[in-house]
Amino acid sequence: MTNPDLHLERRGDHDEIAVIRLSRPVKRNALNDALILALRDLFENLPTGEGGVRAAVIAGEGEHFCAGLDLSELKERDAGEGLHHSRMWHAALERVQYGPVPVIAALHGAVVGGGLELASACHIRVADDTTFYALPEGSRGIFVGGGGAVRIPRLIGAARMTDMMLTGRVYNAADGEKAGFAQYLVPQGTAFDKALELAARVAQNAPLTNYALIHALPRIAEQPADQGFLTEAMMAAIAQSAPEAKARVRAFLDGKAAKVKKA
Ligand code: 1HE
Repeated sequence: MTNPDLHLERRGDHDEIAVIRLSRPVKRNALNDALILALRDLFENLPTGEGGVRAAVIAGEGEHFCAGLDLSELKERDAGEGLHHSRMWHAALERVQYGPVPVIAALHGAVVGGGLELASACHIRVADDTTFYALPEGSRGIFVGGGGAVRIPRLIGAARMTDMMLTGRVYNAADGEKAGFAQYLVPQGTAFDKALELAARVAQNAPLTNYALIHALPRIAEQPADQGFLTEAMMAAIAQSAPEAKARVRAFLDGKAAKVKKA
């Protein structure tokens, strides 16, 4: 489903990076139903494989990353419709989290409500210092419905999320990074460039390693330890059996691959 509020562009030396932009700045990139469905379709249809996309960046146009659910659509829904609406968000953000490639969110301005739920479904978050995080659902008499109850506590802990929703607490960029929302904090206006730089780096990894990181790691984290160890071993065996892994290890042993450098 194409949507004028969602733009896809290919970047990188081999067009290997998908840049996805929420492009509804007059409404602060609020996510209406059409936009959330378009996001789902876009991730479902990203071209992968030879010459395809190997990493993605998602960003918002205008002053803010995303103002969350389009509240003008929060009309008279009965319980069943509300359930299906939330499940629609789940399906869309599952495609982001468990799609074909790692997704890096470039954050600035408001990352609130469903916007924070979207950011939480990404694999790396880069925030510039204008970023702020909030869950206004608490004060609007509603609840998170886009997977935030599952994903946000995994980033910042249930206690912080509870506080945000009970008290309306807003985290600024620096405190948000310390709390665990973002992995990178960068100066104003540079989140997109940093995200693109990281995506280019991520795109160079062996696809099976990236697959293991986005599909196996979060599942392993949910498993009891003995099952997690087994899943890890199976994923490790599959990844290392790929010709690309063998070639990369051989290149290192032959002195042809980069060493790890001190940070
Ligand atoms: C919107 C929305 C929206 C802005 N739905 N229209 N999210 C919220 O509760 C956040 C609500 N938004 C805000 O608090 C602020 O708009 C912002 C802090 C994000 C940005 O402030 P600002 O001063 O830059 O913009 P603005 O003047 O408030 O908004 C510009 C326009 O966007 C304005 O419309 P206009 O016709 O008067 O110009 C706003 O009404 C509109 N707008 N945000 C609809 N969210 C799966 S469940 C998820 C549940 C949730 O996400 S609930 C949290 C919703």
